[in-house]
Amino acid sequence: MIIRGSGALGRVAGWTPEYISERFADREVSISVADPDGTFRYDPDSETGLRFETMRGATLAAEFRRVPVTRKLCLQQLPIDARVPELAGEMSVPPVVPAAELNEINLWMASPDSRTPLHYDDMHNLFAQIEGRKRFVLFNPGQFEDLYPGPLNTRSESFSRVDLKKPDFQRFPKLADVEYWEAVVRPGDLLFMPAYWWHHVSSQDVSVSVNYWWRPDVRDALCPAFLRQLYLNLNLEDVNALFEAFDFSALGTGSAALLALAEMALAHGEPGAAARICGGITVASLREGLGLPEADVPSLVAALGPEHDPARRCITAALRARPGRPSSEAADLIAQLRVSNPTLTTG
Ligand SMILES: O=C(O)CCC(=O)C(=O)O
Repeated sequence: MIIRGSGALGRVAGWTPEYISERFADREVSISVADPDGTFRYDPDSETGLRFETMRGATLAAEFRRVPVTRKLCLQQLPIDARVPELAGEMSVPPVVPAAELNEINLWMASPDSRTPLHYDDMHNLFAQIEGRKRFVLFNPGQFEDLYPGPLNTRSESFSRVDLKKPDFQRFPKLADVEYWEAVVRPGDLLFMPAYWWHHVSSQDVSVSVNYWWRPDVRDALCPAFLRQLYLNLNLEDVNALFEAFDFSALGTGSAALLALAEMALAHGEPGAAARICGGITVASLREGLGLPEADVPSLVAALGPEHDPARRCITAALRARPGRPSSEAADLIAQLRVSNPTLTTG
């Protein structure tokens, strides 16, 4: 969804490169430098994932406006509250953003003809264009496998292996049939991108943007990328970490919310994730019930008596679960936990 010429940006609408440069004048700013083709690619060999350079704030505007453009630059995803105190006081939140749920507001600045490769984020995003034009190519999250996501548990997990600037249809044949949307945003426009929508973004001019990120309710995020990401946060040792990673407010609290999540994962074809959630609930409630809050999973299992056989079965099933691997037990485990009504303190 795009709101054209929103008029909702207040003083943020005046953040030209020159204005930003002036406000940053006395300090160094970290800028990422694109590959020669203009793409800000993640480099698996670099510690930060991107090639960075520091630049004097006072020279920022001139560096971004330098003609001819010899190097493409990007001030990338700079959290305004935490890292840009010079501008934080001028910020306003457009009324379409649920301000109380905001996670981060970021500042972006990019050279003409530079691009951010195809990827998705796990947050809802209101993208506000302040200066210059940006072109978005957007793909709905259901097309996950056809967009060739990077390997799980790596830094490129949420990036496509496809280079949209030069797509290789021999290597990535499913790409030929994907459906996409295209949008060019101009100063004053607001683009809403729901969480997990894939996007490829190219800057057509010297561009300044601000994006507003907030966590989706999990019921709005059920898609293959979310279910895959769930595995990353499914740590049997600390199932409570899930409450930090996702917004369960609509699902209830404590184990009720996690059981609802397990049911949703099962309904969306991920019995392995459902089994892992059940295992996490069981570990947390056993620790509480047995008074062993510090026990790791093997010591906890070793401390179980025969009366805990169902709990042991649940933890064993959870330890066996892997993304995409079928688990015939998940529905039984959920039913068992519903009956035994385990407690979970955090929620
Ligand atoms: O503007 C860009 O280059 C990338 C923006 C983006 O990926 C985002 O807002 O999530």
